[in-house]
Amino acid sequence: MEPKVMIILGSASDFNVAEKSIGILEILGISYDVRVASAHRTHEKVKKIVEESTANGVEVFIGIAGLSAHLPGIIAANTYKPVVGVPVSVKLGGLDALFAIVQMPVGAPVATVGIDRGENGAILAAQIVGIHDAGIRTKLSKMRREFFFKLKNDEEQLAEKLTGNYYSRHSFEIDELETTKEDDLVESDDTGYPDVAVIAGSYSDIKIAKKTTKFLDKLRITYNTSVISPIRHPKKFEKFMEETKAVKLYIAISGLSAHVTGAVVGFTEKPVIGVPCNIRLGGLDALLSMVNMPPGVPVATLGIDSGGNAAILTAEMLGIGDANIKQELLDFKGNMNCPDN
Ligand code: C2R
Repeated sequence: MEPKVMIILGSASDFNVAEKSIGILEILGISYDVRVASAHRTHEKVKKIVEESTANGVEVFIGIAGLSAHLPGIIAANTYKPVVGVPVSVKLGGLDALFAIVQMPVGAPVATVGIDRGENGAILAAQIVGIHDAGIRTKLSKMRREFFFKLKNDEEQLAEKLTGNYYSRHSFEIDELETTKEDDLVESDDTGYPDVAVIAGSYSDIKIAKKTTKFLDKLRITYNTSVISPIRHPKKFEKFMEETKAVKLYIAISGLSAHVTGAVVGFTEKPVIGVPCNIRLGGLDALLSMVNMPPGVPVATLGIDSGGNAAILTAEMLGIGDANIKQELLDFKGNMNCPDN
């Protein structure tokens, strides 16, 4: 059986993070291979693995590395398939690896997850495979529901420990099963809906959103765009998520405490690409609040202001199951001459 997911570690010392990815792929029944190859120490080996795997039908790569983590970027340079990057904390709490992985120039995006978040790397890879594989989407839904039950049990155990005189417990009627509905699995082709929903948190993010839509146009990918803040307009946001649930993936663009991506992820099991914008702190606030998601709910985070790369990553994800988009992507990459991402 040819693997669907190729995991490459920069060193065997990254295995504790890779184990988390492997655990998820085993639960979901997605075939994978695991290789150790360093872009710095064994450059030719990385290239050979990536080129052959791309030709042999690997759908998603996961690059796991610490320190000056150039491995995921070098994987991305040698394939048109989506690359998920997992930074490993070896020094500086993993911030060195995070920045090395996420800040890719236009043309070779790496969908970055949080530091040491191997499980989120695999869940994101599964969401990508799930774009064209309904069976995987169903398994992801089941996994998400199990998270809700775990939280419920954790909360009940915590409640047993609370003994304060003024502790007053209210009982809420919440049906966890309602959180994921069967009709979330509607295909976009069934409804004539666009492939992608692009959401910006504010009009101040429009400049970056325009980079995304300009590239989506070039790649002939259908989309709709909206400016909605889940913090300022929660009801409108919920309506937006309800109305767009037939899309194949979301692109969320936002600055400051970038909650847009986290809010979108809370409502969908489809891939969510996040673009942090530079409004304050050079965009570092938005980047860190997007990328370091808890286990179970990844955001495919891109570099600060990298609107163009969001469109290219989208084409890589959709191109797995759509020959026309794959061809557009190859033509686009072949003719690329665009310093402005
Ligand atoms: P060793 O334990 O082998 O010295 O590796 C690895 O991913 C690991 O986290 C220490 C760290 O170096 C990282 N490494 C890279 C690359 N190759 C190895 N970041 C690369 O090509 O990017």
